Amino acid sequence: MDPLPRITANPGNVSVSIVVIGLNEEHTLERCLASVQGALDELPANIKKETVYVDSGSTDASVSIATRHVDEVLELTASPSASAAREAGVRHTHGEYVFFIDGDMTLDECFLAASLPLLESLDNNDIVGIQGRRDDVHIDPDTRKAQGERPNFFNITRPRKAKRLGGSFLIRREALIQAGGWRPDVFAGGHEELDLYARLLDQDQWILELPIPFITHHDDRPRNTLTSWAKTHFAFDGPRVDAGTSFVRGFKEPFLKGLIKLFPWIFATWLVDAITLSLLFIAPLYALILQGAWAIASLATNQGTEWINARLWLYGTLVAAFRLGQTKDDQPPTDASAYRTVSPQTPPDAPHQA
Ligand SMILES: Nc1nc2c(ncn2[C@@H]2O[C@H](COP(=O)(O)OP(=O)(O)O)[C@@H](O)[C@H]2O)c(=O)[nH]1
Ligand SMILES: [Mg+2]
Repeated sequence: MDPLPRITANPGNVSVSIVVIGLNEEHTLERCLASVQGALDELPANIKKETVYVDSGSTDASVSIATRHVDEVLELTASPSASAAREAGVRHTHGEYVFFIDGDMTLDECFLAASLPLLESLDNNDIVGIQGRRDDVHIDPDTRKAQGERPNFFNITRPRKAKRLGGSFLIRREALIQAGGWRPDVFAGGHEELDLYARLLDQDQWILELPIPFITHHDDRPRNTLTSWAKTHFAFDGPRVDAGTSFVRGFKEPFLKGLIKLFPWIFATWLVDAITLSLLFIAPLYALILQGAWAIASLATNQGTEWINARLWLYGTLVAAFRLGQTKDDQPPTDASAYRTVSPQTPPDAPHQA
C-alpha cells in the first residue's frame, strides 16, 4: 500500500458540518476555532461549510469567544455531557460529512483538505470516516504551561483501520445516524467514543487512520499520581466503569460483534481466564501453565497492555452490570427542547457557504 493514499477525486458539491464542543475551555477555544477556520479556508469553495459550537453551561468566557467565530452557538440546558453536546451538534446541522473537535484541541490546517476529498472519493462502504495523527500536550492546570508531550498518541505510522477513536474525526453523517449517533448518557472521559465506534464496527464500518497531521490535544488534567491512576481505573464512577457500561450494553443490545472487533485480545483473555478458573479445580497445574502461556503470548505479540486491560475492564464491566441491574436505562433528551440557540446568525434549516 502507498504510504499515503493518492487523492484523485475532485470533490463535488458536498457539505461538511463542523461540531465543536466545550465546557470552560476559554484558554484554548479561541485557538481551536481559529484553527478550524484555517482548515475550512483550505477547502475548495464549492464545498458547503457550517460550524456550530455546543456548550453546556460554561461559567467562563467560552460562549462569548465562540459567538465571534462560528455560525451558531448552542447551549445545552439538559444532560450536560460531551456526547450530548456532540449529538445536539449533529442534530442541529445538515452536512453530508460531520467533523468533530473538542475545544481543547487545535486542528492542522491541511487535514480537512486532505481527508474530505479522499473520503468522498472512497467508494467502499466500510470506510466511513477518517482521523489523522494526534499529538497530545500536557498542560499544567495552574500555570497553563506545557509540561510534556505525547506526539502521535495513537502511534500511527501507516494507513490502517483505527483501533481507537478520540473526540475528533471526520465521518459520513449517514453512517453516524445509522449507528445510533452519540449516547448522551455516556460521559466525557467515559469512553463515549468507544461506545459509538463499537456500534459502527457492528455494522462493519471503520474509521480510516492516516499518518497525516491532524489535531493537537491540550490536556490539563492532573496526571500520573497514584491516586489519579487508582481513580481512573478503580473508582465506582470512573471511566473504567463507564467503559464497562458500553460492554454491558454491547451484550444486551447487542453490538457485541463491534466490541469484539475492537478488543479481540480482551475477549480472548476473558475466555482464557474462564478456562483457567475451571481448570483450577480439576487440574491446577494446567491452569498455571495456561495462564503463563497466555501471558507470554500476550507479551510476544505486543498485547501486554491488553492483557492487563482485560482485568481492569472486567472490573468495570462487573460494576456496570451491577449498576444497570439497579437503575433504569433512560436516555436524556437531545432534541430541540434540550438546548437553546445563543446566536442564531444563520437560518437553521440550510447549510450555507462559508
Ligand atoms: N458541551 C460540553 N462539553 C463538554 C462536557 N464535558 C466535557 N466537554 C468537552 O468535551 C471535551 C473532552 O473532554 P475532556 O475533559 O477534555 O476529556 P478527554 O476526552 O479525556 O480529553 C472537552 O473539550 C470538554 O470541554 C459537557 O458536559 N458539555
Ligand atoms: Mg480533552
